[in-house]
Amino acid sequence: MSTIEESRQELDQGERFDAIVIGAGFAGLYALYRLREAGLRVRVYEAGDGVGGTWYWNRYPGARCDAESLAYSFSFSPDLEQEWEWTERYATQPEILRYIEHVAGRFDLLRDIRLERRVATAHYEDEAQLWNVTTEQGDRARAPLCIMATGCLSVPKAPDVPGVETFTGPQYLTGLWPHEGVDFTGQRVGVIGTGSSAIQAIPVIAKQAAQLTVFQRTPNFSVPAHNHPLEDDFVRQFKPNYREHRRFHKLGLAGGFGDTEIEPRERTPAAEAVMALSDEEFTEICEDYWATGGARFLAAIADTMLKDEANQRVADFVHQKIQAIVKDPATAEALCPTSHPIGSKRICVDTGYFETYNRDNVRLVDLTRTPIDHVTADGIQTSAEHVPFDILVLATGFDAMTGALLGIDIRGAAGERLRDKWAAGPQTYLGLMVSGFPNFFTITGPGSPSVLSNMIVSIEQHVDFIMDCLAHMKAEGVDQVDAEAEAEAQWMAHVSEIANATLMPKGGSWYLGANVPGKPRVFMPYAAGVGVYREVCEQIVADDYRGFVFSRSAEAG
Ligand code: N01
Repeated sequence: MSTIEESRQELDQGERFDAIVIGAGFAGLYALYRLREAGLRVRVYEAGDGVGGTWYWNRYPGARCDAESLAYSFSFSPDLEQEWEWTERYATQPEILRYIEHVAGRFDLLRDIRLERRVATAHYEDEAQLWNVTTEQGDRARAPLCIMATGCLSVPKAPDVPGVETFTGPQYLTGLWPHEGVDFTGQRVGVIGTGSSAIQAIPVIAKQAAQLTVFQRTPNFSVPAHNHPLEDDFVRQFKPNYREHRRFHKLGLAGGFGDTEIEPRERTPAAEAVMALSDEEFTEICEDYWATGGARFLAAIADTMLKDEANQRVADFVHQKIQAIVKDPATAEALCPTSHPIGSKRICVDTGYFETYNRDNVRLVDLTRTPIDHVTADGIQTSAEHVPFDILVLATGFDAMTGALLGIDIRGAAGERLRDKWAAGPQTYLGLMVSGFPNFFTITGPGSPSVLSNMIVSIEQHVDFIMDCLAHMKAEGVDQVDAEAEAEAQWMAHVSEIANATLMPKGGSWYLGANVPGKPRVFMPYAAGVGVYREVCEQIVADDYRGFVFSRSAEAG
């Protein structure tokens, strides 16, 4: 065959890279940075027309991170963390997106990213031992290494409300919010859902809209954010200690999603077992955490997620807070979550959420009493009434953790489909690899701490693990890595055992896939914490990459 013919065939098969990364959010950007630093030629595909992933799509009013800005940021560059100035305790979506864009520019990442490319297939070619990736837009690329940086909450759940397609006014999904924003001035608005997204959006929409009706199926626990502008003095004193803070975040020693007090400290205070506390002590600790604000409230009492009694006591405390804030007793009662343990659905962090129900233009419809019958052309028909409105907001959640992976036709060795392999729920080794899918890594995949952690801490740990693994392979003269099926099965059994030792699986949450009809019920995140998980990973590496199997491709010789 002529050389021209050979190169044409090669072009048809796709341009050759050393690694293909799918997704350009925090995970994809850091993976690209590290892979390029290691001298690899990388192609990144991203569906959006900009970088940012979750923070590119979730532009709904009030969107901000519930991990504190000083902790929810990259740690890999000490210069970056010293240079960047966060303006608020909890950063807004636009500020986080600006940060991500700044990182992409500062480290010259954009030149390897192809935007507006939605990956359709990723197939492993047994003979060539390469991943062959195609996009819906017609791109083709091949590489020995394929890294999924597709995010845990990146695929909005299809709205499963009867008649939603018959609504004639504008309707918006919080997870796919229009870039130009939505003006609610003078409008009657209906919001379905009361998860984190809705709890952030509702207070902001209420201030603009003429009338807001919230349709609530399950009330949620929410803790005040007590957000505020970051003071210069505080930041100036915090920044010299940044390295120590990061070390604690990585070890999981700091409470919540990362402590950001001026001086880092090894443990959050209190955190005592509930049985050891008198009523006064219990209340004092909870009040202290409530006044501090944020998701770390769940760390106030050590056995909150372990014992029903402790959990109930903490839940009662929050109920009292809701009842004290919301003036109408019937609305307050409807807003008190009683059907799941606190923390078993992701705790929400809000700014004036419960207070919003004291406004004259806001009304709560409790769907447990009067369920939605169907959406009409101009509102919602419940079992009791027709509620008219002009704009419908669907804050109905995500096909979490597996949605983005299974949305792509992924096939491993011998053409095995990921969708078939995961038909009864995700199977991974450490949330990092899938047995039978060589040289294929998932960043913060199911089976890793992922959504139960500060995502950036977990992303950096996974990417660093992959890079160490690649360096190990180079040193050993091998170029293929896979997970052993037995190691994978044992890991998933362990993930489930850890979850079952807590109250987490009792929530019927998206952690379990319970929010998506027909999705297998498997508790997906690893609930032992980032510190324990990191130690497990380090021990596995020390045991010569126990559970991983390495080989040499024909190309490597
Ligand atoms: O989604 P959710 P989300 N009829 O699944 C309701 C992260 N996040 O986008 O509980 C009526 O929590 C559903 O009701 P129910 C964070 O990890 C982070 O709010 O199924 N209602 C529920 O109330 C979070 O946990 C941040 O009974 C229906 C709501 O819709 C995750 O994203 C901000 C319904 C969905 O809540 C997901 O949060 C935002 C139906 N047919 C999000 N279908 C921060 O960092 C669904 N619902 C701050």
